[in-house]
Amino acid sequence: MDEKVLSLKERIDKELEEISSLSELDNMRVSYLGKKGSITALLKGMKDLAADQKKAFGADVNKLKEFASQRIEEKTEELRRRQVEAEIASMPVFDVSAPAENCTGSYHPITLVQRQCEAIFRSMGFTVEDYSEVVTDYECFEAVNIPKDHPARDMQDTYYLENGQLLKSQTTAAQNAILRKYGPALKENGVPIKAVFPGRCFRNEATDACHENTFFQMEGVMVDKNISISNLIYFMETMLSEVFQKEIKVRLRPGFFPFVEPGFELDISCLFCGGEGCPSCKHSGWLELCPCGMIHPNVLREGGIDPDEYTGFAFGLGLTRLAMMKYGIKDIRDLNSGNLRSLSQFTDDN
Ligand code: FA5
Repeated sequence: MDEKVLSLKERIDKELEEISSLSELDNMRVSYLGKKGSITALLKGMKDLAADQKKAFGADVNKLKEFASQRIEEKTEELRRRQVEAEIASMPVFDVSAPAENCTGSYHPITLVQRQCEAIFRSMGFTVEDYSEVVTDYECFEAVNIPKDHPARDMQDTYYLENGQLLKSQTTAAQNAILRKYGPALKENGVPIKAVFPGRCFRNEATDACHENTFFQMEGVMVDKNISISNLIYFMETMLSEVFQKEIKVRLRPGFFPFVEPGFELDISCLFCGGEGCPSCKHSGWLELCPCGMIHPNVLREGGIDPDEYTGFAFGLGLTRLAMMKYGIKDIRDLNSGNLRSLSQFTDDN
C-alpha cells in the first residue's frame, strides 16, 4: 500500500480512538471525506501521477475511502448507543411493581356503570359480547333494515374510513352478528338468544352538555318463541332498579327505529323527585333513557331467524347518559375530559 495512504489510515484509526462526541466525529468526517478533505485531496492529486502509477494508487485510495467511511459509520453507531445508555443511566429509577403511595387509581364512571350493567344482565342469563369499533356499512345499517339512502341515516352521521368501513354509530351494528352466532343453538336446541353488547359509538355531531361525538351504549337482545313487550319491560325494570338501588318504574312511548316494530322510547320515573315533577324531568315525572322495541322481522330474517317462529326484543341503552344520571354529572363533556380530579371521585360503592 502507498505510504501516504498507509499513514492516513493509521492517523484515522488513532483519531477515532480519541473521539468521544458526535460533533467531533462529524468534523473528522469532513476533514477526511469532505470536499476539501485529505482523502478527497489524494483522489484529486491522481491526475499528476504517471499512467502506470495511477491504477495501483487509485485502488489504494479507494480502499482507504471505504475504510474511513465504514469506520466512521461504526463509530457513529457506537457513540449513539453510548448516548442512549448514558441517558437511561441518568433517569430516575422507577419501580413499577412498588405499591403506590397516597395514590390509588379508579375506574372511569362509564366503566363502573358498564360493569354493573354487565353483572346484572349476566345474573339474568345474558352473555356479554365484544365487538369491533370499526364496522361495515352492512353491519351498522343495511343488516338492521336501514338501506342505503334511508332518511334514518341522517340521524347517525359518523366517521368513514377510506376503505368504506365506518366507526359504528350504534351498538345495533352487532345485532346481525349476535343473531348469526346464537341462532343455531336457538333453532337446534331451543336455547334463547340473550345477549348484551356494550360498546363505544361515534357520531359526527355538534357537542353540548348532553351530546358527545364519542359515547357508550349497551345493546341488548333477547329472541325466543313468544317473547313479548312484557319481557322487555320486566328486564329493563329489574336492571334499572339494581343500578339505581331503588325501585324504578318505566313507561313506554312510541318511537321510530327502522330495526324494531313496534318501537318505543323507554322513560324511567324521575330519580330526583320520584315522579312528582321537578326541573330535572321538566315537571313530567319521567326521564327519557332507552330506545327499544320488538325486533323487526326483516332484521330477524337477515340474521337467519324465521320471524314467523321466533320474536325478540332489543334495546339500545345510553350508557354514558346512565352514568350521568347515576352520578349526577351535569355535562357529558366532563366524561371525556381526562380531568382526573373530577373523574377519580367515583367508586364502586357510589
Ligand atoms: C339508537 O342508537 C338505537 N340503535 C337504539 C335502539 C336499539 C333502539 C335497539 C331500538 C332497539 P338513539 O340514536 O336514540 O338510538 O341512541 C340511543 C341512546 O344513545 C340515546 O338514548 C342516548 O342515551 C345515547 N346517545 C345517542 N346519541 C348520543 C350522543 N351524541 N351523546 C351521548 N349519548 C348519545
